[in-house]
Amino acid sequence: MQTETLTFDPRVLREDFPILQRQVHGNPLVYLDSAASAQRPRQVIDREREVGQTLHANVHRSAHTLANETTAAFERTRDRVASWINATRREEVVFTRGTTEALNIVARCWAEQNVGRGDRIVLTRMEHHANLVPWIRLAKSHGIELAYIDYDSEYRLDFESLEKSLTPNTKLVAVAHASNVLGTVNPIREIAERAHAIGAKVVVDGAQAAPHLPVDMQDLDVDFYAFSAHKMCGPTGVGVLYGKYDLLDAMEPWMTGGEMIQHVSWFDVSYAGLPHKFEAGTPHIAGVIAFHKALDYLDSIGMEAIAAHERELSAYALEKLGALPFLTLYGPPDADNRTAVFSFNVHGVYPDDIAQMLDADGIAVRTGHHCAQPLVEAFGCSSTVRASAYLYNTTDDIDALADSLQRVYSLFAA
Ligand code: C6P
Repeated sequence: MQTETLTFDPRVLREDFPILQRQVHGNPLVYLDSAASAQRPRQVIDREREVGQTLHANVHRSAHTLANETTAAFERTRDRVASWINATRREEVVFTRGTTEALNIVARCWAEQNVGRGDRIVLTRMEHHANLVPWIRLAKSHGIELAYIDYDSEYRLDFESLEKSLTPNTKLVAVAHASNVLGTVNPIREIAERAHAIGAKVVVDGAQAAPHLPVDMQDLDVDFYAFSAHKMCGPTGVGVLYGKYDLLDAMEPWMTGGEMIQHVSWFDVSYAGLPHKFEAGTPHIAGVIAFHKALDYLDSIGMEAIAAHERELSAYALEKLGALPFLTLYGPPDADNRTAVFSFNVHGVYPDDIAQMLDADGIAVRTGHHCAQPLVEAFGCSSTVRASAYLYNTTDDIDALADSLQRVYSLFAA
């Protein structure tokens, strides 16, 4: 691994990822499914094992040495996350099971109390179900109006549509920082400025952005931001809800039970302060502690360098895949403000058949509606193939994908 350079060699870095050395069906693994879950470097895998072997105890409870050391390591991850996203205070970082849980906390604990009948919630047409279903459910149960910001012919947010959607009754704008289907990166700071100008709050689904771009809460000035560790070289079952301190502080808790209380009597309860009010029960301790290593790993390469690498890879992939005449690509046609996610269909071939044949060549991609069903149905289909790259992918992987697609198509055309 190289440190603190603006560029890095993904071929060297791949050696940190044991799984990338394995074969699938006799072929070297070409992993192009990082938008679903990214692979983990040895440093993260080892740390999780080390926690199990030397540190395991519950957190914030007992006072013996193991418990104290585990709690300290757990809380060090909170400090690491807070500085990584440039939060104002460490208490603004709540550990969750993932982005889905984090967004549901905002819907249940902030929006249910602050958005009501006749109010409007503004979404985009490129939301993942995690930032769609909670709002649809809330809208149906509370008489709230939903409005959608359209995308333009290049799959980027249409600012005219955004301006039109922001009516005086808008209380919340819920938007993905990056689309898991299109790769589009949305201009969050500008959206937050416009939303705040009419007094609306902003919640951002950062699941597909935090792994790929520098994210800075004070710069973006959003009210809530959610992301998952497993998409950024960390363990599964760990996520983060960032919220501005005063908003989180005023919110009702999410789950109730152990560790989120200040005092309980037979008939009453007072809640703990932030962030523990939102962390009932025993968390994924080893996962949170190992997440620290994932952030160290990403930082050692540099988020700017990762973004630059993915930009280069995107430019290469867009040219290479764009040259295949039997392919329809869904997503921005250029590499700027875009992540390395490529959704497409091959004319006349079912996505699942394509994925199966790519898998036979050792190439891992995802098919389906990608938990963004209305968006994929708007393309006029029910499913696409999606290849998604990350810091360890190279142009060789894109070449392997393009070659394999060419073979698949020739076979079906014949
Ligand atoms: N998208 C994909 O293959 P969780 O499962 O809670 O860690 O993340 C949910 C989520 C929320 N928002 C976006 C934009 C996402 O992409 C995801 C997860 C995976 O696209 C699995 S469906």
